[in-house]
Amino acid sequence: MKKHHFLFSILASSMMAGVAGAADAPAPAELQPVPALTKAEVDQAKGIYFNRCGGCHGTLRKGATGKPLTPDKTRTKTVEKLSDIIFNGTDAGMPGWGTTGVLSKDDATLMAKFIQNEPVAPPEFNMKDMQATWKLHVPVDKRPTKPMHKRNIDNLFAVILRDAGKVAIIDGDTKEIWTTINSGFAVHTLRYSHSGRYIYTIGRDAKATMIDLWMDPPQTVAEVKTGIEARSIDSSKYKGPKGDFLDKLAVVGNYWPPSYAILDGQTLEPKKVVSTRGYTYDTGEYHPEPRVASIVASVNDPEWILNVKETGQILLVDYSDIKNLKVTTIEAERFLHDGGWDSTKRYFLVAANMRDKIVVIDTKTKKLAATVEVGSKPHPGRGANFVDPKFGPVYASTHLGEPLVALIGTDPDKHKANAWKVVRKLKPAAEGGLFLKTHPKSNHLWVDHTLAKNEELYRSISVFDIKNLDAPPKVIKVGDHGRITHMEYNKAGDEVWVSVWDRKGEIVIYDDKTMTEKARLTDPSLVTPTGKFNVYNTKHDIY
Ligand code: DHE
Repeated sequence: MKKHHFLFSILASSMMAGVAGAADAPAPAELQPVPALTKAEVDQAKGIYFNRCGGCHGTLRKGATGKPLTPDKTRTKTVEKLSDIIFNGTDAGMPGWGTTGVLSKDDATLMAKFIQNEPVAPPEFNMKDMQATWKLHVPVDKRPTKPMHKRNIDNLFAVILRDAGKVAIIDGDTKEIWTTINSGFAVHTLRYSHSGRYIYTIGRDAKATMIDLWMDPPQTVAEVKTGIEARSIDSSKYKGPKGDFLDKLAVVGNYWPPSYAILDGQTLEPKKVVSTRGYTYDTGEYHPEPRVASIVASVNDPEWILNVKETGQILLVDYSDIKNLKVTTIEAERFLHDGGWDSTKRYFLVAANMRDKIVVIDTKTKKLAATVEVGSKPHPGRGANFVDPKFGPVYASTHLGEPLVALIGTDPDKHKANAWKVVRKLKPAAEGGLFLKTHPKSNHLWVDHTLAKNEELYRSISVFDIKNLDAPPKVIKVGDHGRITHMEYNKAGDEVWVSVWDRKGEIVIYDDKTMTEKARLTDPSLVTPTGKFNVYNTKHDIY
């Protein structure tokens, strides 16, 4: 089998969309027979599905960001037809997994047969299983009592090295790669404890790790597996009349089993696991796999905001008393994915990507504030907040399905008429946008087009002048290999770090003001760099 490429997991949606789209056509009189697979073939197909397809289609293949792939749909096509679609893609936007070098012809045929078989649910993962994986490498009393180095912790960057399953710690002042540390498989994202001392990472395999930035060099002090598949993690960030929870707890959002796990913030010891299985918010249908997508932590209440994708509910989980857990369940929209705070940290905005909407909740009233129609497949990452000279404070989201950055008014007090409306549409150079970023000290908005069809464009970024939003963006070619993804500012807000995403990864650092290249990090350890997280900006939700 050909070695699997690092990219395109997100494209799995459109990959299989073609398959299910074909299945929407009138069904032939008889379903195709179920192809036989050996155990070795099933194991191989499961691996490909887990790594590339499950994120969009769901473990049970009921569909979410991608269409359903249950045998009643897939068996309306022959194996040849399905594997042809998987290998070559379709005009409907599905990439050719063979033509992009991810899958071989044999892999495509195997996956075609696999999706004609009934999906098999992976095992459950209970508290006992979590406890068995929990490792406290360095107990709290054996850790340093002050930083053991002179580095400026606030301006460190933790960089995800996706296919290496590692995190690099880069000194933002000196640009030196200080160390790289093992994390979970295909580590997806990371967050910091409120103090900024600890990094919490989460792998696709639901392995959470905790790294102590006071050590020299930083080391993993604890790890635990909270399930079989996961994408999100955050810490507790509240201190006030309801208690001091700074650095006390962490939470992981699991994809499988669909649940969230509350962990001790100093040791990652699992404290509690809560299932998210239940009924869809709109039709009240039971869903066996409502996965936890993005998570943010409030500073105004001892609360995490968890987004349950398939049932379309947003959970406000009050962690002040986890023995008597209080959860506010807000009816929002199906297929909740990624999102972030507005600049005041009162409102949380999240994309319901397959509904072309962004949902806004008010964490003060604990209610849905609005549902905003945006464009085709919004994908804000954590979004970007700035002041539009004409419309006031806005939250921006890019889009996967079209070249669009939608600006949503976020100030119901002083700009009431604009609140929760798309006040302006910007046109980046291409579709396929995954992330965008600005900084309170910057006049620029940087937008990637990682999944654009055109090679020149997926290797470029669009930069808008936020003082002159009527002008077209400056388009900057970042590299001549890989795809360009994810931007992050340094603490001062005068540099932007961009990833060149492939096995020979690079990080390109731009002077924000002049938009000119300042440094290019090309170390061989930079394997598939994706997200980059500056300590100060991430712990304070500056984006
Ligand atoms: Fe992500 C954020 C899920 C594909 C890189 N990704 C997120 C979040 C979720 C998610 C739920 C929000 C976390 C949060 O804020 O709490 N991502 C998924 C998927 O289900 C999907 C579509 C398919 C999959 O199988 O994983 C997917 N994501 C991708 C990719 O293909 C990317 C580009 C590379 C990879 O790791 O596979 C990718 N996702 C990222 C990054 C973030 C992220 C870098 C954090 C961005 C940030 O600035 O916060």
